[in-house]
Amino acid sequence: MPAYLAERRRVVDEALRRYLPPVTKKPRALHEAIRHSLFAGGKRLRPILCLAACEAVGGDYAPALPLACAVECIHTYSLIHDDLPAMDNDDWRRGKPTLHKIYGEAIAILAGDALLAEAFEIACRYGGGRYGPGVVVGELARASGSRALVGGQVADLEAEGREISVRELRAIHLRKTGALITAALRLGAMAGEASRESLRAVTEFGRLLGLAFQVVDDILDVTQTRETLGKSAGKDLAAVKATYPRLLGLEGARLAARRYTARAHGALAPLGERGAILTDLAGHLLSRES
Ligand code: GRG
Repeated sequence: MPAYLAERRRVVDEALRRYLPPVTKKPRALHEAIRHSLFAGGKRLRPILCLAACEAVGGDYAPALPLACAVECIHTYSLIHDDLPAMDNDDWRRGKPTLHKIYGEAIAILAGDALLAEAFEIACRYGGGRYGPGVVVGELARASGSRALVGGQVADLEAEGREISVRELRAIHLRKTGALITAALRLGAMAGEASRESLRAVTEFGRLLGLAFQVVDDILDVTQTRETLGKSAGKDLAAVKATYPRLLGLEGARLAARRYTARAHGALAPLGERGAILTDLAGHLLSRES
């Protein structure tokens, strides 16, 4: 798995370098800021899932590469904006000071805005096939919009300081974290010309993997240090934020992560042996918490 992940990260990084405007383009500070965030050491989980889903339903991952990079641009924009003082007000991300700490708030906001637009320009490189460019770009837009990523972030802000149920927490995370992870997988599957049945399986896998990922992220916030995480640790506790460990206890959260992962594995049954790489990736994400 480590060798596989490193190789896929290399493929994604190389494509991102190619797709994005060079730092020599004006305004230079903006293009530097964009590259600073994008190449600050993210795990590239979403693009790797996108490429893996393409392979799991079809063959070669190449058609999915622009879509994988587009998802990573949207993810990076969301992290930049989430770290801003108006939102999570964070000082650390991907092992480095947050973008607004280095370039100032205005450039950080604008770098996020530009990355969102770049994502769609990059996604338009997708050539189309059984699922046309309109379907694929629409999918990306929905996953980033008010009913998914942005809506989930608003629901998360509104829940701060309030007692919420596990059900409500799950609904927030299905949008805030799950929608983009699911979209990454669905876009990969679409680029691989998935059958309706395979696409349904990949979608359900994404939903459950997104929840497992969030539970693990919440656990790591409690159990790890800033040095290992590359971002602030213990923030959720300090902010009196609803998290899985807070609502279920640490052991309850660990059990929930294992259960979501097991159900995610089960969702892949229609893919047969071709789903093995997705099964392994879900197992790998779960193993981060132990
Ligand atoms: C600002 C529109 C907008 C949305 C923000 C992404 C997000 C929504 C908030 C970030 C807060 C957070 C901790 C979310 C939980 C899951 C998550 C997205 C973790 C970060 O993703 P990783 O671990 O990060 O894949 P890297 O840096 O490896 O890419």
